[in-house]
Amino acid sequence: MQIDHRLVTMLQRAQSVTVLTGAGVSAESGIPTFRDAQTGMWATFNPEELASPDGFRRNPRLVWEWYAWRRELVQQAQPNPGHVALVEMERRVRNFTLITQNVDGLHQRAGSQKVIELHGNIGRVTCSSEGVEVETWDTSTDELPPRCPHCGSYLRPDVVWFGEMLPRHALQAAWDAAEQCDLFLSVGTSGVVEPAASLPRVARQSGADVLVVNLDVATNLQPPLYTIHARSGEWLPALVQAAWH
Ligand code: BV8
Repeated sequence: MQIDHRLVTMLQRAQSVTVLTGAGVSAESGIPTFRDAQTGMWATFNPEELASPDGFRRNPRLVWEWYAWRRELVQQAQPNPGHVALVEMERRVRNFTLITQNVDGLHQRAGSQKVIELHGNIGRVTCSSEGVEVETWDTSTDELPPRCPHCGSYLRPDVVWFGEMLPRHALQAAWDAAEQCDLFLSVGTSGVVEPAASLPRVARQSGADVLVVNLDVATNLQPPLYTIHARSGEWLPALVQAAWH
Protein backbone atom coordinates (compact mmCIF):
# COMPACT_ATOMS: atom_id res chain seq x y z
CA MET A 1 0.00 0.00 0.00
CA GLN A 2 1.44 3.39 -1.06
CA ILE A 3 1.41 6.17 1.56
CA ASP A 4 1.53 9.79 0.35
CA HIS A 5 5.05 11.08 1.10
CA ARG A 6 3.64 14.24 2.74
CA LEU A 7 2.00 12.10 5.42
CA VAL A 8 5.18 10.07 5.94
CA THR A 9 7.24 13.26 6.32
CA MET A 10 4.69 14.69 8.78
CA LEU A 11 5.01 11.60 10.97
CA GLN A 12 8.82 11.53 10.76
CA ARG A 13 9.05 15.20 11.75
CA ALA A 14 6.31 15.16 14.42
CA GLN A 15 7.58 15.84 17.94
CA SER A 16 4.26 14.94 19.55
CA VAL A 17 1.70 12.51 18.10
CA THR A 18 -1.72 11.74 19.56
CA VAL A 19 -3.86 8.89 18.21
CA LEU A 20 -7.58 8.32 18.87
CA THR A 21 -8.89 4.86 17.99
CA GLY A 22 -12.43 3.53 17.68
CA ALA A 23 -14.17 0.26 16.97
CA GLY A 24 -12.87 0.20 13.39
CA VAL A 25 -9.37 -0.61 14.66
CA SER A 26 -10.67 -3.72 16.42
CA ALA A 27 -13.01 -4.69 13.57
CA GLU A 28 -10.10 -6.46 11.84
CA SER A 29 -9.69 -8.56 14.98
CA GLY A 30 -13.22 -9.83 14.43
CA ILE A 31 -14.93 -7.63 17.03
CA PRO A 32 -18.16 -6.13 15.64
CA THR A 33 -18.15 -2.33 15.61
CA PHE A 34 -20.84 -0.56 17.54
CA ARG A 35 -22.82 0.49 14.53
CA ASP A 36 -22.43 -2.60 12.39
CA ALA A 37 -25.36 -4.95 12.75
CA GLN A 38 -24.62 -6.80 15.95
CA THR A 39 -24.20 -10.44 14.94
CA GLY A 40 -25.95 -13.36 16.59
CA MET A 41 -28.69 -12.97 19.18
CA TRP A 42 -27.97 -9.30 19.68
CA ALA A 43 -29.05 -8.27 16.18
CA THR A 44 -32.39 -7.12 17.59
CA PHE A 45 -31.03 -4.94 20.40
CA ASN A 46 -29.92 -1.30 20.20
CA PRO A 47 -26.44 -1.15 21.75
CA GLU A 48 -27.10 2.37 23.02
CA GLU A 49 -30.01 0.98 25.07
CA LEU A 50 -28.05 -1.95 26.47
CA ALA A 51 -25.03 0.24 27.21
CA SER A 52 -26.93 2.58 29.53
CA PRO A 53 -27.86 2.81 33.23
CA ASP A 54 -31.55 2.63 32.31
CA GLY A 55 -30.97 -0.51 30.25
CA PHE A 56 -29.15 -2.07 33.20
CA ARG A 57 -31.86 -1.01 35.65
CA ARG A 58 -34.57 -2.39 33.33
CA ASN A 59 -32.92 -5.71 32.64
CA PRO A 60 -29.67 -6.29 34.54
CA ARG A 61 -29.46 -9.96 33.51
CA LEU A 62 -29.76 -9.17 29.78
CA VAL A 63 -27.13 -6.45 29.98
CA TRP A 64 -24.78 -8.68 32.00
CA GLU A 65 -25.19 -11.48 29.41
CA TRP A 66 -24.60 -9.06 26.53
CA TYR A 67 -21.29 -8.06 28.09
CA ALA A 68 -20.42 -11.69 28.87
CA TRP A 69 -20.94 -12.48 25.16
CA ARG A 70 -18.75 -9.52 24.13
CA ARG A 71 -16.10 -10.42 26.72
CA GLU A 72 -15.96 -13.92 25.18
CA LEU A 73 -15.47 -12.38 21.72
CA VAL A 74 -12.68 -10.17 23.05
CA GLN A 75 -10.92 -13.05 24.81
CA GLN A 76 -10.91 -15.05 21.56
CA ALA A 77 -9.74 -12.07 19.51
CA GLN A 78 -6.12 -11.26 18.75
CA PRO A 79 -4.56 -7.83 18.20
CA ASN A 80 -4.24 -7.13 14.47
CA PRO A 81 -1.43 -5.41 12.47
CA GLY A 82 -3.07 -2.04 13.10
CA HIS A 83 -2.65 -2.48 16.87
CA VAL A 84 0.94 -3.66 16.36
CA ALA A 85 1.80 -0.67 14.16
CA LEU A 86 0.68 1.67 16.96
CA VAL A 87 3.02 -0.14 19.38
CA GLU A 88 5.97 0.67 17.10
CA MET A 89 4.77 4.24 16.60
CA GLU A 90 4.77 4.66 20.41
CA ARG A 91 8.40 3.52 20.48
CA ARG A 92 9.51 5.75 17.61
CA VAL A 93 7.81 9.05 18.47
CA ARG A 94 9.22 11.21 21.27
CA ASN A 95 5.86 12.24 22.74
CA PHE A 96 3.19 9.71 21.88
CA THR A 97 -0.29 9.33 23.39
CA LEU A 98 -2.82 6.66 22.45
CA ILE A 99 -6.43 7.39 23.34
CA THR A 100 -8.98 4.66 22.74
CA GLN A 101 -12.76 4.51 22.81
CA ASN A 102 -12.53 0.75 22.62
CA VAL A 103 -13.18 -1.31 25.72
CA ASP A 104 -11.50 -4.51 24.48
CA GLY A 105 -7.99 -4.00 25.86
CA LEU A 106 -6.42 -5.11 22.54
CA HIS A 107 -4.01 -2.14 22.47
CA GLN A 108 -2.51 -3.27 25.78
CA ARG A 109 -2.42 -6.90 24.63
CA ALA A 110 -0.54 -5.77 21.48
CA GLY A 111 2.07 -4.08 23.69
CA SER A 112 1.02 -0.41 23.82
CA GLN A 113 2.32 0.96 27.12
CA LYS A 114 0.45 4.22 27.60
CA VAL A 115 -3.24 3.83 26.70
CA ILE A 116 -5.96 6.25 27.78
CA GLU A 117 -9.18 4.21 28.00
CA LEU A 118 -11.90 6.82 27.63
CA HIS A 119 -14.77 4.34 27.92
CA GLY A 120 -13.36 1.79 30.35
CA ASN A 121 -12.52 -1.86 29.82
CA ILE A 122 -14.91 -4.78 29.41
CA GLY A 123 -12.38 -7.08 31.10
CA ARG A 124 -12.93 -5.33 34.45
CA VAL A 125 -16.01 -5.65 36.68
CA THR A 126 -17.12 -3.16 39.33
CA CYS A 127 -19.75 -2.98 42.04
CA SER A 128 -22.73 -1.00 40.71
CA SER A 129 -23.05 0.75 44.09
CA GLU A 130 -19.52 1.20 45.38
CA GLY A 131 -17.84 1.64 41.99
CA VAL A 132 -14.81 -0.35 43.15
CA GLU A 133 -13.31 -3.11 41.00
CA VAL A 134 -14.34 -6.62 42.01
CA GLU A 135 -12.16 -9.52 40.86
CA THR A 136 -13.85 -12.55 42.41
CA TRP A 137 -17.46 -13.28 43.32
CA ASP A 138 -19.74 -16.18 44.27
CA THR A 139 -20.35 -18.29 41.17
CA SER A 140 -22.25 -21.04 42.99
CA THR A 141 -25.63 -19.44 42.27
CA ASP A 142 -26.98 -19.05 38.76
CA GLU A 143 -28.27 -15.55 39.58
CA LEU A 144 -27.02 -13.00 37.03
CA PRO A 145 -25.64 -10.37 37.37
CA PRO A 146 -23.52 -11.71 40.22
CA ARG A 147 -23.64 -9.72 43.44
CA CYS A 148 -20.89 -7.70 45.08
CA PRO A 149 -19.30 -9.79 47.86
CA HIS A 150 -19.02 -6.64 50.01
CA CYS A 151 -22.44 -5.02 49.73
CA GLY A 152 -24.67 -7.39 47.73
CA SER A 153 -25.39 -4.93 44.89
CA TYR A 154 -25.26 -6.13 41.30
CA LEU A 155 -21.87 -6.23 39.62
CA ARG A 156 -21.48 -4.43 36.27
CA PRO A 157 -18.86 -4.10 33.55
CA ASP A 158 -16.27 -1.36 34.15
CA VAL A 159 -17.31 0.62 31.07
CA VAL A 160 -18.78 4.11 30.61
CA TRP A 161 -22.42 3.82 29.57
CA PHE A 162 -24.31 6.38 27.49
CA GLY A 163 -25.42 9.13 29.82
CA GLU A 164 -22.54 8.45 32.23
CA MET A 165 -19.57 10.76 32.80
CA LEU A 166 -16.20 9.68 31.47
CA PRO A 167 -13.39 9.14 34.00
CA ARG A 168 -12.28 12.72 34.70
CA HIS A 169 -8.55 12.03 34.70
CA ALA A 170 -8.73 10.08 31.43
CA LEU A 171 -10.75 12.78 29.69
CA GLN A 172 -8.43 15.53 30.93
CA ALA A 173 -5.35 13.62 29.78
CA ALA A 174 -6.94 13.02 26.37
CA TRP A 175 -7.90 16.69 26.04
CA ASP A 176 -4.37 17.80 26.94
CA ALA A 177 -2.85 15.32 24.48
CA ALA A 178 -5.08 16.66 21.70
CA GLU A 179 -4.16 20.28 22.54
CA GLN A 180 -0.42 19.64 22.77
CA CYS A 181 0.27 17.44 19.76
CA ASP A 182 1.49 18.58 16.37
CA LEU A 183 -0.01 15.53 14.62
CA PHE A 184 -3.36 13.92 15.51
CA LEU A 185 -4.57 10.65 13.99
CA SER A 186 -8.23 9.58 14.27
CA VAL A 187 -8.47 5.91 13.22
CA GLY A 188 -11.55 3.71 12.85
CA THR A 189 -14.09 5.88 14.60
CA SER A 190 -17.35 7.23 13.27
CA GLY A 191 -16.88 10.35 15.38
CA VAL A 192 -20.44 10.17 16.70
CA VAL A 193 -19.93 9.70 20.42
CA GLU A 194 -19.12 12.74 22.56
CA PRO A 195 -16.96 13.95 24.18
CA ALA A 196 -14.37 11.75 22.35
CA ALA A 197 -15.65 13.04 19.01
CA SER A 198 -14.47 16.55 19.90
CA LEU A 199 -10.81 15.59 20.25
CA PRO A 200 -9.84 15.93 16.55
CA ARG A 201 -11.38 19.44 16.53
CA VAL A 202 -9.44 20.36 19.69
CA ALA A 203 -6.24 19.23 17.98
CA ARG A 204 -6.98 21.18 14.81
CA GLN A 205 -7.85 24.31 16.79
CA SER A 206 -4.51 23.97 18.55
CA GLY A 207 -2.71 23.95 15.21
CA ALA A 208 -2.13 20.25 14.72
CA ASP A 209 -2.36 18.43 11.41
CA VAL A 210 -5.21 15.91 11.62
CA LEU A 211 -5.31 12.60 9.73
CA VAL A 212 -8.62 10.72 9.67
CA VAL A 213 -8.33 7.06 8.60
CA ASN A 214 -11.71 5.41 8.10
CA LEU A 215 -13.78 3.36 5.69
CA ASP A 216 -16.59 5.90 5.71
CA VAL A 217 -14.50 8.79 4.30
CA ALA A 218 -13.12 9.53 0.85
CA THR A 219 -9.39 10.24 0.51
CA ASN A 220 -8.81 13.99 0.45
CA LEU A 221 -5.36 15.32 1.37
CA GLN A 222 -6.03 19.03 2.03
CA PRO A 223 -4.00 20.48 4.94
CA PRO A 224 -4.58 20.60 7.87
CA LEU A 225 -7.29 17.91 7.70
CA TYR A 226 -6.32 14.83 5.71
CA THR A 227 -8.94 12.09 5.24
CA ILE A 228 -7.81 8.67 4.08
CA HIS A 229 -10.16 5.92 2.95
CA ALA A 230 -8.36 2.80 4.14
CA ARG A 231 -8.46 -0.18 6.48
CA SER A 232 -6.58 0.62 9.66
CA GLY A 233 -4.98 -2.84 9.72
CA GLU A 234 -3.39 -2.16 6.32
CA TRP A 235 -2.79 1.60 6.38
CA LEU A 236 -1.14 1.91 9.80
CA PRO A 237 1.50 -0.78 9.13
CA ALA A 238 2.20 0.75 5.69
CA LEU A 239 2.66 4.20 7.27
CA VAL A 240 5.04 2.87 9.95
CA GLN A 241 6.93 0.86 7.33
CA ALA A 242 7.34 3.95 5.10
CA ALA A 243 8.41 6.17 7.99
CA TRP A 244 10.93 3.99 9.79
CA HIS A 245 11.96 0.98 7.68
C1 BV8 B 1 -21.43 11.91 28.48
C2 BV8 B 1 -18.64 1.77 26.36
C3 BV8 B 1 -22.01 13.63 29.96
C4 BV8 B 1 -19.85 0.92 26.50
C5 BV8 B 1 -19.30 3.60 24.88
C6 BV8 B 1 -28.59 12.51 24.94
C7 BV8 B 1 -28.72 11.93 26.19
C8 BV8 B 1 -27.64 11.50 26.91
C9 BV8 B 1 -26.36 11.66 26.40
C10 BV8 B 1 -26.25 12.24 25.16
C11 BV8 B 1 -27.33 12.66 24.42
N1 BV8 B 1 -26.87 13.17 23.25
C12 BV8 B 1 -25.54 13.07 23.22
C13 BV8 B 1 -25.16 12.54 24.37
C14 BV8 B 1 -23.80 12.28 24.77
C15 BV8 B 1 -23.54 10.80 24.47
C16 BV8 B 1 -23.38 10.61 22.98
O1 BV8 B 1 -22.40 11.05 22.43
N2 BV8 B 1 -24.36 9.97 22.35
C17 BV8 B 1 -24.26 9.77 20.91
C18 BV8 B 1 -24.81 8.40 20.56
C19 BV8 B 1 -24.99 10.90 20.23
N3 BV8 B 1 -22.32 10.54 25.14
C20 BV8 B 1 -22.37 10.07 26.39
O2 BV8 B 1 -23.38 9.73 26.96
C21 BV8 B 1 -21.02 10.01 27.08
N4 BV8 B 1 -21.15 10.61 28.36
O3 BV8 B 1 -21.58 12.63 27.53
O4 BV8 B 1 -21.54 12.32 29.78
C22 BV8 B 1 -23.51 13.53 29.94
C23 BV8 B 1 -24.13 12.87 30.98
C24 BV8 B 1 -25.52 12.81 30.98
C25 BV8 B 1 -26.27 13.38 29.94
C26 BV8 B 1 -25.61 14.02 28.87
C27 BV8 B 1 -24.22 14.08 28.86
C28 BV8 B 1 -20.61 8.57 27.28
C29 BV8 B 1 -20.24 7.98 25.94
C30 BV8 B 1 -19.59 6.63 26.15
C31 BV8 B 1 -20.55 5.54 25.74
N5 BV8 B 1 -19.87 4.24 25.86
N6 BV8 B 1 -18.66 2.44 25.05
C32 BV8 B 1 -19.79 -0.28 25.60
O5 BV8 B 1 -18.89 -0.40 24.76
O6 BV8 B 1 -20.68 -1.14 25.78
S1 BV8 B 1 -19.33 4.31 23.36
C33 BV8 B 1 -19.23 3.05 22.21
O7 BV8 B 1 -19.71 3.60 21.02
C34 BV8 B 1 -17.82 2.65 21.90
O8 BV8 B 1 -16.99 2.64 23.02
C35 BV8 B 1 -17.39 3.66 20.91
O9 BV8 B 1 -16.80 4.73 21.54
C36 BV8 B 1 -18.68 4.14 20.36
C37 BV8 B 1 -18.78 3.68 18.95
O10 BV8 B 1 -18.05 4.56 18.28
P1 BV8 B 1 -16.88 4.03 17.33
O11 BV8 B 1 -15.78 3.49 18.14
O12 BV8 B 1 -16.60 5.15 16.42
O13 BV8 B 1 -17.50 2.82 16.55
P2 BV8 B 1 -18.53 2.92 15.40
O14 BV8 B 1 -19.08 1.58 15.22
O15 BV8 B 1 -19.44 4.08 15.64
O16 BV8 B 1 -17.65 3.33 14.12
C38 BV8 B 1 -16.67 2.46 13.64
C39 BV8 B 1 -16.02 3.22 12.52
O17 BV8 B 1 -14.94 2.45 12.05
C40 BV8 B 1 -16.95 3.45 11.35
O18 BV8 B 1 -16.80 4.78 10.92
C41 BV8 B 1 -16.44 2.47 10.29
O19 BV8 B 1 -16.56 2.98 8.98
C42 BV8 B 1 -14.98 2.38 10.65
N7 BV8 B 1 -14.33 1.13 10.30
C43 BV8 B 1 -14.85 -0.12 10.34
N8 BV8 B 1 -13.89 -1.02 10.01
C44 BV8 B 1 -12.75 -0.30 9.79
C45 BV8 B 1 -13.02 1.07 9.97
N9 BV8 B 1 -12.09 2.02 9.82
C46 BV8 B 1 -10.85 1.63 9.46
N10 BV8 B 1 -10.52 0.34 9.27
C47 BV8 B 1 -11.42 -0.65 9.41
N11 BV8 B 1 -11.07 -1.93 9.21
